[in-house]
Amino acid sequence: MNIYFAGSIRGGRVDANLYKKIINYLKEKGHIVLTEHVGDISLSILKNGRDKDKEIYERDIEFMKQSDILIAECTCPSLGVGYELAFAEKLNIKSYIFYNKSKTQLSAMLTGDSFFKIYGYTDENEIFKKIDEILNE
Ligand code: 6IA
Repeated sequence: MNIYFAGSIRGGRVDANLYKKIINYLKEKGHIVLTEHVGDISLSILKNGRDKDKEIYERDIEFMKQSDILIAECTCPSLGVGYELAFAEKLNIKSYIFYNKSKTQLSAMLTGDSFFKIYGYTDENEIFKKIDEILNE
């Protein structure tokens, strides 16, 4: 499958290592993660200007259109990830949301939307078990 992985960038990089682990896991299972850069721990979050941002936006929308499913890690709130989730719903791309329920409360705009499959976890290992189930669906 082509997978769109969404995780916070300008919203904060506190969970970047976890994003990397999830992306690597999906790749090990033989899938293509189109948004591998989200797990790049050296990714600069410095402002690049609107031209560069337009490029990023257009490329990510193209990636989204090519994706079979979207997986988002939402513990660290991100406007971009929220936007991507709404866009995935518009394109009817199956979307799975993970968040650490001992660290954050998810927005009611996600928990209240039955389109999204939402998994609150307390231990990171739970994510990988759930991903196995998703990939076997
Ligand atoms: O609002 P955020 O930046 O936290 O949004 C994060 C989400 O938007 C991610 O899931 C990405 O798919 C997408 N996104 C945001 N920034 C980028 C980016 N470069 N490259 C690719 N996708 C992005 C950002 C670098 C920039 C901060 C200099």
